[in-house]
Amino acid sequence: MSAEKLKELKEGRPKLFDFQGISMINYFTDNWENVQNFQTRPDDILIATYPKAGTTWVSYILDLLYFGKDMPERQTTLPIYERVPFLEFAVPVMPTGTELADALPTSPRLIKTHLPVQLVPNGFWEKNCRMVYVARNAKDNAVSYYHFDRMNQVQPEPGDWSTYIENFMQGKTVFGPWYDHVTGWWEKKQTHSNILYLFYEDLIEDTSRELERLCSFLGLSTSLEERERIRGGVQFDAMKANPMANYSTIPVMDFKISPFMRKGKVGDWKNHFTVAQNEKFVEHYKERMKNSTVAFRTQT
Ligand code: PPS
Repeated sequence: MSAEKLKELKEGRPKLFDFQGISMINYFTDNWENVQNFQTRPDDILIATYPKAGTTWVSYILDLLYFGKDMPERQTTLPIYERVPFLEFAVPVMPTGTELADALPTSPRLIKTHLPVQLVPNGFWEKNCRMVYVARNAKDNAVSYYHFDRMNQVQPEPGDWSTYIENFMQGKTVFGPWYDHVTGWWEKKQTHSNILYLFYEDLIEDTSRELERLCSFLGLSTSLEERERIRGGVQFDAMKANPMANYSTIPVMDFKISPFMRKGKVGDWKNHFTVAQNEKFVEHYKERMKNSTVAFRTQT
């Protein structure tokens, strides 16, 4: 990317606008026609999340499960965002998500999206593609997203934490309300056996168990030894130190403000929420989530 273009991007933070009922920015809607008409294949695997729920973690796990043994050069040469293209991504001067996905030489193709379930392109449903959804408890998700918006020049300016948490509760964050995202995918999963719904907190608690669940869902007979090798490679410290997994090669993120691999913990919200913010959040949460059976572990 040219220095001039980078400067332009850094100076002009994008603004939120309503897109089909969801708060969005132009970087995820500018390529919409190609996103909606994306030519899927039956073996495509879609990794779907609300931003900051563990997308990179699960993307890396799936990439290692499928290609870790047979394509070792991939591990040292290709950053995760090229191995697992971000479908709706359309930031000037970089290739769009659909271009990267169309050019993927692998089979299956692993594709990332943050779209709420109702905006997922038809092709993925028509071809009955498998989808792995990852959800993270709202409080930690909000904290992680706040720090991401601070450091990522192609995200809207988050303001201070107290402003941000209000906006999060109102769904005024990119990809809309966390509440509708996690419950929308949860409802869809009830009638679609090709959706696996994972929780970030479960991955933290027992990565080996979740790896087994993934293998069983994907029909992979990966040996215990290989799974253990993968588990080691995808631990937080290993991914944080790995330039192919830690986003250090992306120019629009300022790691001096906050690194992409920030803390990787459950319960960091306690270092951010005041008592009053927590009380208000919990009340609002109960109301917003009262019609859903999805249950999160937040460390209260
Ligand atoms: S994005 O931008 O939406 O793709 O971000 P995403 O990858 O979904 O989320 C980033 C957060 O996930 C944490 N992370 C991990 N936690 C534990 N173990 C591993 N291996 C791991 N990899 C990524 C990452 O640190 C971000 O969370 P926070 O809380 O900000 O640290």
